[in-house]
Amino acid sequence: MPLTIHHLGRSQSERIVWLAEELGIKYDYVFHKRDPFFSPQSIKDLHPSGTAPVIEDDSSPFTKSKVVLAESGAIIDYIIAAYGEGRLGRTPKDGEEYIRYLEWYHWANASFQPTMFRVLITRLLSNDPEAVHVKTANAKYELALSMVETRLGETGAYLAGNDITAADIMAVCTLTTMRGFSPVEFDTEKHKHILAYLKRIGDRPAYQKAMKICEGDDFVPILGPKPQQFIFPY
Ligand SMILES: N[C@@H](CCC(=O)N[C@@H](CS)C(=O)NCC(=O)O)C(=O)O
Repeated sequence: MPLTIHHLGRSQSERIVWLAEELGIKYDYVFHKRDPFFSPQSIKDLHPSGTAPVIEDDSSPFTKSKVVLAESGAIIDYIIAAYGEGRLGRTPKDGEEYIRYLEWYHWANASFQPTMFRVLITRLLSNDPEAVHVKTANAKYELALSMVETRLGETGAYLAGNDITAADIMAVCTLTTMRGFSPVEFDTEKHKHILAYLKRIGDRPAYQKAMKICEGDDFVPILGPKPQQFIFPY
């Protein structure tokens, strides 16, 4: 198989397996276990970033050289262009939906995920919920969540519009698996559109298959209001 997807356990790289399953493309899959929290040497050997996701492609349609690519957005764009015939992406011909797609796709990884990570770090650094850095991080995260909630209330479906796109594939792990590291509860009233969205995502066969591939049969994706916190090492 020319395309290989490397997944680090319980990480953002689930996006790439999910993308491949939504597109119905063939790929080889390699699982890497965290050591105990960060990447193992096997991920560091693949790419200088030492982060997941990483893909390898021996038969790229774009170059004769072997492709080794890190960074979710770069990988998603590459796979959609190389093997997805543009599906799950949006282009200028999609008009307004293209604009919304651009914003949510990039916001998800450039702003939303780091905002969630900031909550995790500030909680690790301080047990005091009144500490200014904890309160600021929580407020920024609440604001981000309220943006997602409002948007999903507008579309009643997915982030860019009526259909799933790569913007959802980018955003969902911050609302799901990442809550296992930083147990943010969703309010059934305040976050009702997000919870309905997560149910919609969880019902997708490609998502279910991807999560089984990434985390095994026993793993229960975090789709409800109360997340279980992950216990290390796993
Ligand atoms: N912005 C990067 C973030 C990559 C990243 O930090 N991945 C985490 C997994 S959630 C990782 O590899 N952590 C292990 C480590 O940093 O050693 C992307 O989207 O690819």
